[in-house]
This record gives sequence, C-alpha cells and structure tokens, in this order.
Amino acid sequence: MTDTPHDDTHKEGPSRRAFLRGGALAAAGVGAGVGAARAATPDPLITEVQPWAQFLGDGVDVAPYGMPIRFEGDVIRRNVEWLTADTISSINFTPIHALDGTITPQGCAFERHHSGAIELSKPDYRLMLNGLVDRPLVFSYDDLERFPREQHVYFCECAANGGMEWAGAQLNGAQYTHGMVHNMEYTGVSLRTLLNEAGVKPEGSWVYAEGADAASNGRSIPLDKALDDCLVAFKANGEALRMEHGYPVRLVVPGWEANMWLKWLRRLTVTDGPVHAREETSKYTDLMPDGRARKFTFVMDAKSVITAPSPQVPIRHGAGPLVLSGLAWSGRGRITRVDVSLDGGVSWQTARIAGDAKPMALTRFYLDIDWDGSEMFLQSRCVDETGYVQPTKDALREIRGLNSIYHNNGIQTWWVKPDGEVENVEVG
Ligand SMILES: Nc1nc2c(c(=O)[nH]1)N[C@H]1C(S)=C(S)[C@@H](COP(=O)(O)O)O[C@H]1N2
Ligand SMILES: [Mo]
Repeated sequence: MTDTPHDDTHKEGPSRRAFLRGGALAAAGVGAGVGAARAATPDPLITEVQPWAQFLGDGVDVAPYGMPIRFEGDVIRRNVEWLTADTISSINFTPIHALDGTITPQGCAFERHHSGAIELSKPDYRLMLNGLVDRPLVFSYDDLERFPREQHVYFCECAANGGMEWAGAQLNGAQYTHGMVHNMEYTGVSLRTLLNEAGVKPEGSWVYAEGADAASNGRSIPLDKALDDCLVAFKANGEALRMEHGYPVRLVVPGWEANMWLKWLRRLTVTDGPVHAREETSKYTDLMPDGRARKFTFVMDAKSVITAPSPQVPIRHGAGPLVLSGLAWSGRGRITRVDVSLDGGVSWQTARIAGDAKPMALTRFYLDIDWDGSEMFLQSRCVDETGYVQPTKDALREIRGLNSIYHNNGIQTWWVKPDGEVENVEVG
C-alpha cells in the first residue's frame, strides 16, 4: 500500500478545502482559524526581529559530529528502575512516542545487555566459524568487508516487549509498553555467504552463535534460517554500529526475537541440534497456565501501537484536526493493513500506510481525524501478508494465561480524556 493523498474525499479527516478556506480568511484578517491553521493576529514572533536573527550562528567546526538540538533533550532512551536489579544486565526503551517515520536513530534505539556493552575494536575483532563445516574459518573485520554486501531494513524486537502488560495495563507510555523495538537499515554480508565459504556438512542443522561479551548470550539458530536471510552486519543507518548495538559486528535475524541477534558476534558453530549448554538458551520460553512451556517461539507475530497521541504525548491543542500516528510490524513479512478504532474496538477505520511497507520492518501508519473533544479509546490492529490479524490481549490470555512474559502482541488501548490527557487502559 502507498500513501493516499489527503483530500476532500477522505471522509474522516479535516477536508483540504477547510484548510484552504482557513488560510484565505486568515489572510483577509477576518474570522477565527479554520482547520489546524490559526488566524493571523499580531504576534511578536512574526512582527519583531528575534535574537536568532540578530546574531551569527555556529560555524561548521563547532560540531564535527552533530547531536540533536537541546530542545529535543527529552527524546532519549529511558529505563525503568524497578525492572532489574542493576543496569548492567538490563534494558532501556526506545522513545517511540516522540519519533516519526520508521528508522530508529541508533543513539536512542533500545539496549538490552546481559553483561553490559563492551568496547571491542576492529583490529581486535575476530569471527570464528567452526563445528560441522568442511573448513573452519576465522574472519577479521577487514576480511568481512571483502565479501559482497547487502542492505536491508529490519525491526529488532526483544521477546519481552510488552511483557509487563500481561496482567493488565501497567506502564504509562508507548515508550515503556512497546519501546523494546528498533528499526535500522543494515549493511553486511549474508550469513549464507560465510557458511558456504566454510562448507556446511550434511549433518549440520543448527548454528550456535555467541558474542564476545562476558555473558556471550549463546543462541541456537536453525540452519534453514541461517541460510535464508540472516546478515552479519557492520553498519546501521549508514554508519558503524554503535558500541551498545554490537560494534563492530552483529548478527541480524530478520523477524525473529532479538535475543538471537548476537552483538559483538564472536563465534558461529554449526551443530546437529540446538545447544542448551547455557541457562539463557532455555530462558526465552512462554510458560502456559498448565505449567507447560512454549519453546522455540522465534518469530515475532504482527503487532501495532499508536505512538501519538499516547500517555507521554497528550493532546494539547483541543478539539479539531488530529493526526493519529503509529507503528506496525510483523516477523512474518509485510504489513498489509492497519485499522484504527476510536471507541475501544467497536468500530474500525482503515489507516493510511506511509511509504512502502517493507517485510519484517517497522511500518508507519496515520489516520487524520477531526476530534470532537470527547473521550476516545484508541486502538490499532494490524494485518500482515499471511493474513494474520493482531489479536486482543484477552484472546492471547485465553490461550497463554497470565504466566507469560514474552511475545505479548495484543492490541493496545489508550484512553484519551476530554482534556487531552492519555492513559494506558484495557477495555472489554
Ligand atoms: N552478545 C550479546 N548479544 C545480545 C545480547 C547480549 O546481552 N549479548 N542481548 C540480546 C537481547 S536479549 C536483545 S533484546 C538484543 C538487544 O539488541 P540492542 O541492544 O541492539 O537493542 O540483543 C541480543 N544480543
Ligand atoms: Mo531480549
């Protein structure tokens, strides 16, 4: 799906004609503002020469590597103190409520470490590929740069994203309920290329991947997936990976839970089965009500959330034109449709998907409405190319009970109050 132009035929939104009329009236100096624009009244920001026009700005040598302007100082990763005992083995959250588009800047993309982020230089970097292969190999960073490269945009979502919401609405902000996700454009070498270089023996059926950090975070990946679309990546969003995202090299496992996306990738061992040597290998399971556990739930099911308005982004401008903006993604392919409800799932309207929906990547959607100022129960529900429809939280609980932590892709509800404040709630 692509962008549809915002025009008079779009029933739910403020009409373009209303905007134009508002502009014309304002220019003529009559009437109040119509639509989202305001009528022209004497305003010192228009009529007076401002300080920034009276002095010279910074020279080109002031910021060799630029940071966001200080007014955007709130758009940062945040952690929740009570969630973990320390910040070394912990997680923080992407400020998805404050971002737009689909690409997550590395500097505010969530981090999850089991033993802290490590500083590993390119000269010190080695990747070993061994196990059930014809030729065990070692690659330096420079070696990796000599293999044919690929570029893809993918989301990376921790299986625990939304994990605190199983028992009921808990954390008040899209950043906290859905912010264990980021979306970057990766450059790297196909894992298939490296595996073919080493020659996988016929008995090989899994690849055990380990990181260079103290925890190593060893994870087993089925060989089919390793040969399909996994990337050994060294650039994200055009520049080197940041330390916290695995500099200089990380494994990208498209659509699958983030714990398999090994950072500071150190070793790949081809095995004839999954390795359970480490406690973490069996950690990411979903405990069911009867005490049994779902295992190998690698794919991240389709999910969506309205990022604004949301608890951290209340409506400040009152009734009238309002842009509802959100993200949708699926580990099984492209997002084909997103529906938005203003009344807690009673009625639905189809949102606009912005740009091209890429497979296994964050997809931006918008719905332009004319808010009448009454309370709303905002929800979004996405559909992916397999036809899978994002379920309600209650539907998930019916199957999984309340013991789960991982893989909560249920529909989120935001209660928008008449004063514009927004709260995380559940309806039903
Ligand atoms: N080497 C290593 N890789 C790792 C981890 C780790 O602790 N060490 N954590 C995993 C988990 S659980 C997640 S959610 C993702 C987080 O990636 P990010 O920090 O780039 O967001 O990295 C994964 N890869
Ligand atoms: Mo994770």
